Parts: sequence; structure tokens; C-alpha cells
Amino acid sequence: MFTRIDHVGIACRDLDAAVAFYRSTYGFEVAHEEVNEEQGVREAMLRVNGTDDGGASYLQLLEPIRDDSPVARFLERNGEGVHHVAFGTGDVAGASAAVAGRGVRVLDAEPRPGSMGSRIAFLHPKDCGGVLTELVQAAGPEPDREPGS
Ligand code: MC0
Repeated sequence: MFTRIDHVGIACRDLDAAVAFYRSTYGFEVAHEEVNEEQGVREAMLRVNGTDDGGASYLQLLEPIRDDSPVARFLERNGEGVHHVAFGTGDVAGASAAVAGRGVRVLDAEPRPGSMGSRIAFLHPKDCGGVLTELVQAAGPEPDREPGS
């Protein structure tokens, strides 16, 4: 069902400062930046491996743009840190239906727009061992999983 980790989402209060940390400490560069009004975030995608044409993995730095957004609430409760983990799939609607059938609450009845033209659906953290989990169908092609991987 899943081929890779698409991204790890990290909540931060100051996106530019977080980008500067990841660049100067690890050498990661920003592959993409956007504002997602619906989700209430300004975000930067830092590519860890692969290419932006499909199959890559990213760190996703998230700064809230509204006080009532999920990331703002998370920061208020927990401070900065890992906010969610996102699995890549070639079929987000099918994967959502499959996990819903296993008793996990899917927070998005219909997939919503995500980073870089992707389509996304979130799973409730309380049904996933405390981990807010996101399913991502990237805009680009999903690579086949290597045998045995
Ligand atoms: C809340 N909880 C979390 C959590 N956020 N647990 C783990 N990781 C998180 N990130 C816990 C709370 O501490 C609480 O636990 C319980 O879940 C219920 O929380 P709540 O009071 O209902 O809190 P809300 O209102 O903040 O809702 C939580 C919920 C919401 C996960 C339902 O944040 C949501 O719908 N998230 C999905 C959308 C999202 O996160 N968008 C931002 C990223 P206790 O034990 O206290 O009951 S957008 C993004 O990432 C896009 C752009 C992309 O990837 O392309």
C-alpha cells in the first residue's frame, strides 16, 4: 500500500529560522515553498533524497499562519517538534479506504490538496499510536517498491 516515507512534518514558530538551521547544520536546501491556506500553514520542503519528479522524501517545515490552525494548536500544547509522519502511496483514496476498514479514523473524507500538487488525507493520531499520520499521493509518479524492501 505504501512505497516510502514522503515526508516528516515538523512544527516551527519561525520558518525562516528553521530553514536556516537545517541548511547550516545539515546542508539541506529548500526544494519548494508554499502557503496552504486551507491547512493554515506556510511550509518549506527540504528534499532528503530522490528528485522532485517523483519518489522523493522530504522534511516539511510548518509555520502556522493562523492562531486557530492545527499547527498553532500543536505548538501551544507541545512546543516545536515532530508534528506528523506522511507515507507515500500511488492511490490515496484507496489507501484511506483500506485503513478505514481496519478501524482507523480518516480525518479527510475526500483527499485534500497538499504540498507540491499532492493529494493528502490525515489519520487520527489517537488511532495510530499517538502519531498524526498523513497519506500522500504525490503529483509525480510513485516508484515501485523494490523487492524485499
Ligand atoms: C493533536 N494531537 C496529536 C497531534 N495533534 N497527537 C499527535 N500528533 C499531533 N500532531 C492529540 C491531542 O494532543 C489530543 O490528545 C488529541 O490528539 C485530540 O486533539 P484535539 O483536542 O482534537 O486537537 P485538535 O483540535 O488540534 O485536533 C487534532 C487533529 C487535528 C489531529 C484532529 O490537528 C487535525 O485534523 N489535523 C490534520 C490536519 C493538520 O494537522 N494540518 C496541518 C498540517 P489528548 O490526549 O490531549 O486528548 S498541513 C500539511 O502537513 C500539508 C500542507 C501537507 O503535508 O501537504
